[in-house]
Amino acid sequence: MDIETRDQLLATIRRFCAERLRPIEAEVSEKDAIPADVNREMAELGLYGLSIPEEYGGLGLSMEEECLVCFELGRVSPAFRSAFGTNVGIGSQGLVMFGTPEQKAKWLPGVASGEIVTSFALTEPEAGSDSGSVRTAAALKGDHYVLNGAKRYITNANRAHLFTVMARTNPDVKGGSGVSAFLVPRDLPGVSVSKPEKKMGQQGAHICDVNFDDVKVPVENRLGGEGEGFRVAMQVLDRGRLHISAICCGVAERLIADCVAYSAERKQFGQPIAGFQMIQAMLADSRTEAYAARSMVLDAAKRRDGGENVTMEAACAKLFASEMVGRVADRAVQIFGGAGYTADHGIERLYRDVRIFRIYEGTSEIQRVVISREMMKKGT
Ligand code: COS
Repeated sequence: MDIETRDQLLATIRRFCAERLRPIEAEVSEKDAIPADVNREMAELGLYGLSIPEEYGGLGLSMEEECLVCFELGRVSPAFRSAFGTNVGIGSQGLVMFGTPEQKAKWLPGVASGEIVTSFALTEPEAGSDSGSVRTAAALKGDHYVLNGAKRYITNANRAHLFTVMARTNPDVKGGSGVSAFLVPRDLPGVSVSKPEKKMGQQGAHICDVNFDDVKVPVENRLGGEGEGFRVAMQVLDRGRLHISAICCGVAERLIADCVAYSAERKQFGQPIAGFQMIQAMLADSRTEAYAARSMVLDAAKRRDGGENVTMEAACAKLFASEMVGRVADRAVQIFGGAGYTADHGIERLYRDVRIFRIYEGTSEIQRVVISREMMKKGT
């Protein structure tokens, strides 16, 4: 995408976020639902297809461009991003990276337009951080696999039309190499989705359990070869971690802007609280950390666009950006004081919303595992 078109896209998204999404944040949170017309408008803007190649009707953004878009999207409640986040990221990228031409032609145009909502079904009740130990089984019977098992906390499962499911095809092989990936349409008999969980934050975004009960999945729906599913999942997550890092940076920018405005206006001891050095120090720490995270994310994204393996850099960015936005949100509550603890300014809502960034798409502890393993591999 040329720079002029990219900047127009960013300006359009910035305006849409500020004028259309921000005014309804509190309502979305209260009702735990995004209005259908807003979802339609997000699809019309192309948000469902940001990362889908242009030949399939998406915008075909590079990783760097996607991160720039995420910086804008992060300025509103992360629940909005979650509505199309699986289509842009973990729900679709297995198909984009490893799908056959037939699989791509069948699904991707609908994914790009938002008609098909995708979900990524890796986590299970007994396989969270240890995702290589999934128990959901896929047994080959002639021209189809029979899928049995349960997945947990699956984002957008209640709206999904298509799941990317990681299941064990070889019960004799422990760990990731016995796992394969499958494209499983929601309407196949035996697929059921439970009611959304009640969560700490990000109301309007939903996670549900998904059950597979003797689901017959055609062989042609396998994504990649047998035993390649864990690697598919890991590469999808490498990319997803950069997307989440960029969202963290966007939320931090929103919180910092709100803190700057509030501290310039709020008076105590006869002057705006921005005049006090202890407030200034909090603002300066937030700005410094947000700048560092943004720089990391853009560097890793550019490297990925240049063809480098960024497993380690994506984990570094996810670790730092998700922890950073937690600290920025905590300082925001402190700067707003009592007003930050009430619902009036949306600060307490964002404080709760950002907590999940340190957990999903790999906890901070798992990012540290990934980073240190890569360091040992590289010897540096
Ligand atoms: N890209 C490509 N291949 C990868 C990879 C990556 N990023 N990460 C691992 N692999 C490969 C390894 O090279 C290894 O291949 P070989 O068997 O050929 O050597 C295989 O996958 C198994 O890797 P590893 O031995 O590192 O697997 P572990 O079971 O030790 O697990 C962690 C690795 C913990 C890093 C992984 O399970 C993980 O990321 N867990 C968190 C999952 C997660 O983010 N869940 C969130 C839910 S999705 S919202």
